[in-house]
Amino acid sequence: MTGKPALAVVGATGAVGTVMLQILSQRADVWGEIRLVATPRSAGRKLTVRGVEVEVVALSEEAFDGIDVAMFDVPDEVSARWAPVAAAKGVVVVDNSGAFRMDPEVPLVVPEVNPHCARNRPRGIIANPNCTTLSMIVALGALHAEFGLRELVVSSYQAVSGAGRAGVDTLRAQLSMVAGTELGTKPGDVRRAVGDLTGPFPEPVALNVVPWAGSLREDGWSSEEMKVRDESRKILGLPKLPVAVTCVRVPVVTTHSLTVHARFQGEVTVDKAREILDTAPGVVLFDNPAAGEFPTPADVVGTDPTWVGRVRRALDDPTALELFVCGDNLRKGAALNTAQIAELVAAELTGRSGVADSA
Ligand code: 2RA
Repeated sequence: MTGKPALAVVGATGAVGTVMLQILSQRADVWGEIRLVATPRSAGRKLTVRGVEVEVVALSEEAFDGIDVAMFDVPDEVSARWAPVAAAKGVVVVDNSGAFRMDPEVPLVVPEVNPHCARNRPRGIIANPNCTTLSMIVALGALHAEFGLRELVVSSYQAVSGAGRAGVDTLRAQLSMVAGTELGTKPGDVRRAVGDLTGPFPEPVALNVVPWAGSLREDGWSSEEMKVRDESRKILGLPKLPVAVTCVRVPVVTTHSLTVHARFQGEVTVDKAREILDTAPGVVLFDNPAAGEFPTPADVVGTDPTWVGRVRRALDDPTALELFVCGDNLRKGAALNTAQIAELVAAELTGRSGVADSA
């Protein structure tokens, strides 16, 4: 290829699509045309990317004419139907839905961890992991490369924007109902105040935490918990890694947090772990509890890296580390990682070396 590759953003008007357009406007400009694609309902809308207004076109087979790379951020069923259509036209698809993540013929890529996998894509599709997996996996990948991961025990504290615009609208509406009241002091008082306004969540999320994300799977596990387990195994190339996950929704707008208990092959030291995390691309070590310094979603939101704090060696196991990790679920957790994968492909198509730069 001589010129710059052409990019399609499918799902340009959604919550992640909106962040994607900001990210494309901020990163090194490796793209020729950027075409914005959405449902026929949104066709004709004008959105700004790279400082220029671009008219949205309706999703159709013709929407992929002349396109080299397409980033999809649409529901699973839309990706399942349209990603193969684009791939059949020779477009490399980077898909952020759950439709292809566990397909053995589709690589699941995190550019800081397994960039080489992006080149092996028999179906012409590369999958982007779920935001909860992505919020921790860059830090874990760096530790795994040095120490050799043997087991993971994870609890998530997930922001409501993981459930889309409806999640954010629901939290904001609930907060306005409970603000300035004495609610949260008697059993069921928040639930009664919120009534039916629980949106995509099974329980009130304002003044509360909800130990549930996704849909019900076998034996009481949630789909979100299974995604974190299955995707971590695939990305790290550890198909039998023992992984235990509990996913929890918290009243945070954007940025997922996780506590991580990671057991390794041999003894670990906090000093070595800190050195690894301090130098790992895409990771910021922010860990000085004596000075009250650790990452929180309120500070991490809107930033690109994976932030790590509270690094400790397990008290009862010299082979294990305890960490607290935060990552913006709409940026690295979705749009940014998708953009980084697409940039790897662009570099491959134009014969440049790909740089997985998350900054
Ligand atoms: C959530 N991780 O937070 C999901 C979205 N992909 O609900």
